[in-house]
Amino acid sequence: MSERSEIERTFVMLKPSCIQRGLMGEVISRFEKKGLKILQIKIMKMPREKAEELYRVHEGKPFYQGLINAISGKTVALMVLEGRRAISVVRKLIGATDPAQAEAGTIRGDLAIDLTDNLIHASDSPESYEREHRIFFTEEELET
Ligand code: FUP
Repeated sequence: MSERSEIERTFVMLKPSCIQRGLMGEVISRFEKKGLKILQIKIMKMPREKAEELYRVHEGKPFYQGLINAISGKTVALMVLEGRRAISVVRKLIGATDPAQAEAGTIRGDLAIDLTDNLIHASDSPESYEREHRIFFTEEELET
């Protein structure tokens, strides 16, 4: 497979605690140093209905309401990153879902400790990317 055909996009959300703790620059800097390109970035107050849409797959789970409450009405940063195998590369840089288990050297491993408030979200598959980025970005905004 040619490297060019391996270029992917992924959707990332920096959660409210990331903004509140002043870690936005640190996290973005890790992505940039790795060689990922920031195609778009938006900072906004997360509407509850968009939070519910983003985490729809978790509806009904015991942690769902806590997850929605943790981000609704609060400032988040939303971005689309591009690069070679970006989806798996970003998941690797972020580390395990539970920051207590995330490897040192990863974003969650170094900078987070709570499970629900685990600093950051990123798409886990091409299908998730397709669904998630459309909640927040228009195709026009992502034209290069
Ligand atoms: P991830 O893709 O790594 O963000 O992880 P998941 O999609 O499995 O989980 C989505 C969010 O639910 C994470 F931000 C963490 C939160 N969560 C809990 O709060 N409790 C759990 O038991 C599992 C996940």
